[in-house]
Amino acid sequence: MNTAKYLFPSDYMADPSAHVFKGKIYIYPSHDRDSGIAENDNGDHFDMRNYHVFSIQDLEKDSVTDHGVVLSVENIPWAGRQLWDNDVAEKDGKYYLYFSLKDKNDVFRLGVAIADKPEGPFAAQDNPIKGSYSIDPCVFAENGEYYIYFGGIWGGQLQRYRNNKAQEKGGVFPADNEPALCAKVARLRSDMLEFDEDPRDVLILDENGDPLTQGDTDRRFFEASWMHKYKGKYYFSYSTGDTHRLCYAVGESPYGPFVYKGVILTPVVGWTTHHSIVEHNGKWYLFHHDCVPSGNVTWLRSMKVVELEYNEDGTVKTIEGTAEN
Ligand code: FUB
Repeated sequence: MNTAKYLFPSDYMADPSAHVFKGKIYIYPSHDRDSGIAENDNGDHFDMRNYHVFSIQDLEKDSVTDHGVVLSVENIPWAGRQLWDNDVAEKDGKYYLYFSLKDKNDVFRLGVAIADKPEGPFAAQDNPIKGSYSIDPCVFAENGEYYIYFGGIWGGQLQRYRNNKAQEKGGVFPADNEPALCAKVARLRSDMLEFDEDPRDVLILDENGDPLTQGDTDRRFFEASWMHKYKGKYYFSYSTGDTHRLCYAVGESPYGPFVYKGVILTPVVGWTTHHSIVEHNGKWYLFHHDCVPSGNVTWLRSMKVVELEYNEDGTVKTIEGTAEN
């Protein structure tokens, strides 16, 4: 697959999280819709209310199957508004969907919903994960342990917290020359429903071993965490948000620290950029989205896939986020 292809042209699906379950690719996107709310920097116009699941056997040849609505805000007891990015993990034949949603106080939390099949439907727990905050969960499994990564600044509310505690004066950013706010990672409890430890910082270091700074907007973390492993190394990838890149940093453990390595995807058409990376049939793929089909500036996004390649030294070949990709 040399050029990217749109996976589901008939509706707006964004933030695709892809996994291989039972030999097939399953895709868990968020579901953009036009609710009439005006665009703003807080992201209020991302007013999504449900999720669909998609599956596909052969990315090179097949079209996706839409499994329909698998979870709606109406069925989440603690729901306020804005069902943002999600991800799914399998354990012992059950499928756990982790999602971002504002509670009734307009505070983003992470929730869990459970299914017997990868295509759902998913039943939500009565309450959000204790101690969870902000957005964009992704789950990485290894050796029977499951690690959840999360966080996003600006409308994602990560700047409201320090050391996992909400600040009295919320929304304060570090100065430009101070270490950047970090994504968070926590091992999940064996029942998959709670954190098993306090979330830790996902530290990204520059080439000199110093933490990236808040003012380093071309490289610092903004949102959209993803973790994958390639040739024994851990690749933490993320969006730089207001500079619109997907970047990555490499470490020796799921907890990091990670050393910044470069850009996976240059800016796409549309403000946000979000992704997942998965191996299938011996090839690696980058799932992402852009706004080309809708012609919008930030939302009404369409999900895409393109092959991702590595150089001999393990660095990722940068993909151009143009209309072709
Ligand atoms: O889809 C809503 C938000 O936009 C996601 O949570 C962010 O990562 C950005 O893609």
